[in-house]
Amino acid sequence: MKKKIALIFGVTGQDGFYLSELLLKKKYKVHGVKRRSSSVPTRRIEKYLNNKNFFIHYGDITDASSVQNLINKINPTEIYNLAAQSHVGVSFLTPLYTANVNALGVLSILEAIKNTNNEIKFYQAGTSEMFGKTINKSQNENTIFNPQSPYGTAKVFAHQITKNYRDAYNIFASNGILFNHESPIRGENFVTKKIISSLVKISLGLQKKLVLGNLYAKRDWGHAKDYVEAIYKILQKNKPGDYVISTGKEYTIKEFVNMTAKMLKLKISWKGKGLKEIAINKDNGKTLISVSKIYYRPLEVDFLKGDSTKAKKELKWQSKIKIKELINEMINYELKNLI
Ligand code: NAP
Ligand code: G4F
Repeated sequence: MKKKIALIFGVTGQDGFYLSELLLKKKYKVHGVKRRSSSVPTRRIEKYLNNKNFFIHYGDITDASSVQNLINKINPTEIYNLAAQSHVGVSFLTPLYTANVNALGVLSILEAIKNTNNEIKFYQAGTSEMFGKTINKSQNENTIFNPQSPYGTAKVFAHQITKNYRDAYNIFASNGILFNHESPIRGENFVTKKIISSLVKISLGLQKKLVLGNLYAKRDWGHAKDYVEAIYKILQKNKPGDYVISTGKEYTIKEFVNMTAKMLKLKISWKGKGLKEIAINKDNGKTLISVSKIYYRPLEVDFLKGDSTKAKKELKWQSKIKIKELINEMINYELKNLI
């Protein structure tokens, strides 16, 4: 039987959890890499720490020696690189660090594959942020990249270098171009998690106000559980390639707030414009949501909507979980942890 040994960089993150879950179900031996941290970094994957097919190693993709040593030791059949400084806003504050992890870190992995065993299949976690300021209403694999942040720019390098290593050294190296995907275990400072966790607390009287940035950017939001299936399928093809993974639907941040508020039976109404825009509680007139400059970015990506026709055709993949189901699941998770 074919050996199934996966090495996941970024296993402690949102997608790392869902991908581990999927691969363990498919009888893989899953090796994950965690970074040294002063607090426990394995919170999300705790339930797998005692699984006999799940192994955790220390490492860091900015430390080429650790990457090389891990690949030598584990000899994986597949490597999934999910590791990144993944916050776009933070990338403006830590641009060199972000480039080091998100661009050069990827090159370290590719070099190690080239020097060790070019039969290892490699997945690179690319992003719709690479499209950036685009003129195309929806974006597919042929849309030109025009990133608007250190994060997006570093990811373009990672995308291109993955293609270069595929073409130059005949490595099975594929890029996913994933649009935003969320879940109950999404990082706290991404907008969906922030909105849901705050509005749930507000609905229970545990928080007074939510402060947001740009309410009018549009995003194409799917569920991480669906998206890791696409990631897996990308590496099961006979040939490497690049795939856009998205739902094909876009909403503004304000629409996301409105959907969440409605599900929580919070009656809100919007007033004012720009930095003075607020949402008030219709029942008592109190301000529940306001806008602050501190959450605006030096450059914004105004809209993103993916066209996953290629994934549908070649991977037989399409997004299943609809936005309202996603919000509902995230709300229930917050409630369970608070009540
Ligand atoms: P996430 O929750 O922020 O997880 C990022 C992971 O990378 C964490 O495990 C983190 O470790 C690890 N990491 C960061 N720097 C590292 C380093 N130098 N060496 C090794 N590991 C490192 O992100 P996610 O939402 O799961 O996303 C996974 C990947 O997909 C990322 O590359 C992201 O850029 C990309 N992506 C995400 C989305 C999305 O909407 N979620 C869309 C497109 C692309 P710690 O736990 O120690 O911080
Ligand atoms: O939730 P966000 O921080 O996600 P963003 O910037 O779209 O990036 C996410 O998706 C990318 C895929 O397109 C990934 F590659 C990346 O790793 C990450 O997972 O912000 C979404 C939008 C932005 O337009 C932002 O300006 O929400 C706007 N926003 C408004 N108020 C806010 C806030 N974003 C955050 N994080 N916090 C706010 O208070």
